[in-house]
Amino acid sequence: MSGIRSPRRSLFRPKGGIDQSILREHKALIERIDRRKVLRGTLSLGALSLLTGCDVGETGPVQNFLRAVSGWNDKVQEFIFRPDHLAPTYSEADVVKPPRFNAHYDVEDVKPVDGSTWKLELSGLIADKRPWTAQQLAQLPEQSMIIRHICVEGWDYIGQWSGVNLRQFLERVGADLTAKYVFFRCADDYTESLDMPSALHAQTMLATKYAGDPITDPFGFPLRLRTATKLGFKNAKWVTGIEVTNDFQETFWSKQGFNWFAGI
Ligand SMILES: Nc1nc2c(c(=O)[nH]1)N[C@H]1C(S)=C(S)[C@@H](COP(=O)(O)O)O[C@H]1N2
Ligand SMILES: [Mo]
Repeated sequence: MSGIRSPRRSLFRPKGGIDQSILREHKALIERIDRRKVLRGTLSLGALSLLTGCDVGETGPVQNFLRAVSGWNDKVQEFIFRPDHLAPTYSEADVVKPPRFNAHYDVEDVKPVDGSTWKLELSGLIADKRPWTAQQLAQLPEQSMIIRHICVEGWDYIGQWSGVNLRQFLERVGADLTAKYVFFRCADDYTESLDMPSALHAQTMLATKYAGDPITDPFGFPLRLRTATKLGFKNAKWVTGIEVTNDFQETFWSKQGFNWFAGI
């Protein structure tokens, strides 16, 4: 896909930084949906039927139509994704401290992960599947980036993330880099996955630090995904497992009808 230049790209990422229209678009959408329901992850087909004014069944034509639109959207986004194009970065003075919390539940309900017993499990198309401890990961070369986090709920913040470049990590463990997906399991009930080109992007990392200090409990201690090319919800926190696979598996939000590719 490298080298492809689409004039439509400017609609998604105009010159001169953050695309305010993306923020506005998502904000408008979310404002039409009951905010609490989205936050709790309980936006259901019932809610969709209210929005669309249609009687939506689990396998009904509207549901199929919405899935088809989202699937088509994925294909378009994959097509226009530029693997070598870097997302905007910012200066240290812009970094918000502490970061802004979000999950599909309240911050009081975060169950802290014990870093001393935590392990990163590897599965699927990976040659060396030995699990990694936090201490082992800390020995790997560190990358740092100051990027903007954009949540579909209509807010954003600039943060500084440091950790292990995901491409370098995948190369080190002998992952099949021609596979289609990198799937993430988390200490909570969350799952997310990336298309391989996004996983291999220079600004995609397994982050262990925020603003130079270890990530604190609410933000994904001891390890989370941070990518500059995706919306907030793709950035899985409290990662416990990475699987490299050619089989598409639905994720926490894709199961609820959110667009899976979710590029910014
Ligand atoms: N494991 C896990 N990861 C998650 C979530 C979650 O509920 N569980 N929420 C996602 C959403 S919607 C957002 S916007 C970001 C928030 O990250 P932050 O708290 O560092 O801002 O985490 C994402 N990763
Ligand atoms: Mo989000």
